[in-house]
Amino acid sequence: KCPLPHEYPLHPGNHVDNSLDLWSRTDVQTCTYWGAPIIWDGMFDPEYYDEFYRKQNITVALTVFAVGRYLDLYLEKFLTSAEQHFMVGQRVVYYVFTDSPEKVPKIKMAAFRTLFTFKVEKYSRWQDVSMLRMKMISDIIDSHVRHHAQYIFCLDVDQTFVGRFGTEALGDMVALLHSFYYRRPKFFYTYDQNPKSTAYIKTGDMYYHAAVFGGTWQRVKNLTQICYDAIMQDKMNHVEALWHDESHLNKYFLLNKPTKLLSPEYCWAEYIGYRRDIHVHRLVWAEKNYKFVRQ
Ligand code: 2GW
Ligand code: MN
Repeated sequence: KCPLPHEYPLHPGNHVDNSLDLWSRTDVQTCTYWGAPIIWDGMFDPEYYDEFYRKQNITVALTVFAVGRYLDLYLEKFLTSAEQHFMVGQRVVYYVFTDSPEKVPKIKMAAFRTLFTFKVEKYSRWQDVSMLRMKMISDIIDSHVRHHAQYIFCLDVDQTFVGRFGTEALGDMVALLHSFYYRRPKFFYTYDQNPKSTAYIKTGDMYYHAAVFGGTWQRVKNLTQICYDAIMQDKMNHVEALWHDESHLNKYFLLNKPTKLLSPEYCWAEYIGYRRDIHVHRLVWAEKNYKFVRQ
């Protein structure tokens, strides 16, 4: 039971004019079966969203991990591009987690945007670096985020903002459609296949990408805590989910439906090439030499 376009709380059709057709997309899925909107270019009025959230005087937290080589390779580009495109005009607090805080680049930031650095260990297994993000995010929400921000986004560092990533992406519980799988049959989804893992999924809804998730701090606190508990339970049983934290995230979103989905515009892999339904790129995967970074 999907809402009609004009029933979305912030649908531009509600205030701009009555020509709802202007604000819908007929070539893509814009709503899930549980009623969550899927945000595509052309469905929203950016100015209306920005003004709505400016009036609420919100702060958005953004967490990013840059451990080992990922700091030198990606952090500067990630941060400078975020300054240009991520929640421009809103209050933003960056949380950078790294093993070498002294190397975090000094970025010139706009007013009402601040950055905090936190030191983390460099785990020898990259899978652990990736999975332990859930624990660190959960902890930082308790100790810091909840006192300063209403919303939080948690992103991979190996990506660059190239277009608006704005307030239209805010929601209670926000998930991202993985650019590889959004048009594919469920058969291809790379869920965890091992019934011994807590991340095991037989059939899911969508395949979500762990490079971007967010929501209110309350919802993201719950998500990260439950995913971390599941990861630890797997460790005790000597199993590891196929795609690590991403498998656990997919399990969580199957059981706890996200309230808003972001189209793959919000994290596009450019080497997929041209797709008629992708009108803009907002965040794109950075190039990665797996052999080099994963040693
Ligand atoms: C990761 C893999 C191999 C070697 C190193 C690392 C690594 C990751 C690292 O040395 N330092 C570091 O800070 N990271 C952080 O973990 C960084 O923020 C990075 O973006 C994130 C996830 O690792 P990444 O980006 O190499 O993994 P992807 O792009 O293949 O991502 C998907 O799958 C992952 C699980 O395997 C995660 O779920 C990730 O969120 C997904 O996008
Ligand atoms: Mn990544």
